[in-house]
Amino acid sequence: DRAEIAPGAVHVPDWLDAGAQRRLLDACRAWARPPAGLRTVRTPGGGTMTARQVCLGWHWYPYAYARTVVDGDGTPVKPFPDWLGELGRRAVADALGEGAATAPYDIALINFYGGDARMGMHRDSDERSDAPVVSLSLGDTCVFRFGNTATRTRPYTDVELRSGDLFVFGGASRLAYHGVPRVHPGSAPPGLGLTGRLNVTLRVSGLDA
Ligand code: MD3
Ligand code: FE
Repeated sequence: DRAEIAPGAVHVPDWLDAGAQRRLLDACRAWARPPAGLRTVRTPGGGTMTARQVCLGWHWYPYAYARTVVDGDGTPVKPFPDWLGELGRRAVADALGEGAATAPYDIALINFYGGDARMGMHRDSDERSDAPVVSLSLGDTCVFRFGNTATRTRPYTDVELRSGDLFVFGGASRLAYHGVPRVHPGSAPPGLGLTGRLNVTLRVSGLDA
């Protein structure tokens, strides 16, 4: 099934089967290793993000993209693999229809949420493309808060995202405020072997290779 939460924001529960979740998790574990591995993101205002992150293709740091881990070990960002681009293309086709083709995906941002991690309400506006953002969830269930384009406050809709769920944010939803107010510890599928939550977003940078 497929649920449109807001114009252009489509939730497809259980899009990745158990085998596909396992393969994506194994890949995330490899990407998390140094060099250019999992890091803590610090914001210019002196804040620290509680979700830790690793990037592929382009390195995101508040608030721009680079080819090296400018706010970490300084090494080149890991490559964005072709199979992940194909996964993004299929995700958009399944959520929005075959007519919704986009430029090739070239960025993955992978966020790891441990016990108390959250993500405050924000907009993703550092990409120079209006292509939909593809989100894939693994591990613990979270409360995902989908807001509006004008303010970081109400009105918003809370949706539970579970391991294997796909969410695509295109059209009018691409610049909406959103966040993760909580993760439910211990809610991951028992067979997956993940403590915490992983979220993989696929994006089109609109930047020159
Ligand atoms: C709506 N990630 O990486 S996924 C992010 O679960 C981010 O880690 C959250 O917000 C997470 O920027 C939420 C859902 C999501 C991702 C990207 C979006 C929703 C979005 C971009 C535009 C609009
Ligand atoms: Fe976001």
